[in-house]
Amino acid sequence: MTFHVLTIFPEFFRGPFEYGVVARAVQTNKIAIRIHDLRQWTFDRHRSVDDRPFGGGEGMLMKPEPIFLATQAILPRRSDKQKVALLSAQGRMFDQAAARRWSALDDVLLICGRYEGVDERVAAHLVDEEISVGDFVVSGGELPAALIIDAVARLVPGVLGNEASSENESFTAGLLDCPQYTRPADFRGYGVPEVLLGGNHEEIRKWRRETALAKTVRNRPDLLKKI
Ligand code: 9D3
Repeated sequence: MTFHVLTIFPEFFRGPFEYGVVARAVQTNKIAIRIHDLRQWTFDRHRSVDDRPFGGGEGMLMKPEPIFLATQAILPRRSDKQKVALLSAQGRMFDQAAARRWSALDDVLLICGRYEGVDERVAAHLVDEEISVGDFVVSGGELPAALIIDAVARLVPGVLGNEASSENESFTAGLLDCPQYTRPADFRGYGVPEVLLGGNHEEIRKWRRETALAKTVRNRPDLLKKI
């Protein structure tokens, strides 16, 4: 599958996809990532992508025309295996279920907002979805786009081995991961739960389920209501 990113900061994406699972997915042609500079679709003297808000107010907005032109150039005649998403603090929250649905698509175009926001006609008349990555404020859509590409890419068929892909199901199953330990068994006087050092796999399975549940109750009680 191909991820497209539309941004005024193409250089931002030099780093995030050069490591680990995502880098390997690119190298083995399981995915492609194309970064598009929004200013390619500006034709005025100052190549402007922003303008002042109607009705007044602080700051600038992304203007619609370059975004419409770019989207129509990058994904002409959009099919139902292609999706265009606007990243915005006003969007619907992205989650693992959305990542799984998107991993079956041919193309995803992520439009990164900057400044105080994006002219509403982009959300209303251009994109398929308006997406947020969480209830906190960041300065633009670039970091959220990198997060989403990472989350979706690892679910694209062939990107992860079977061992890791079944591990993914733990979030789908609705509980947080259980605590995990590696050597040494005594680190600065802090031990490892005795059950993990013995070989009783039935006991270990039970311990893992119980501690995953306890951690979920403590850190994410909201997840329990969903299951
Ligand atoms: C919500 C605050 N806005 C009104 C004062 C200002 C504002 C904050 C952040 C305007 C634009 C932005 C840029 N954020 C994103 O583009 C964004 C985002 C986010 O801030 N939080 C969670 N997910 C996302 S996806 C894109």
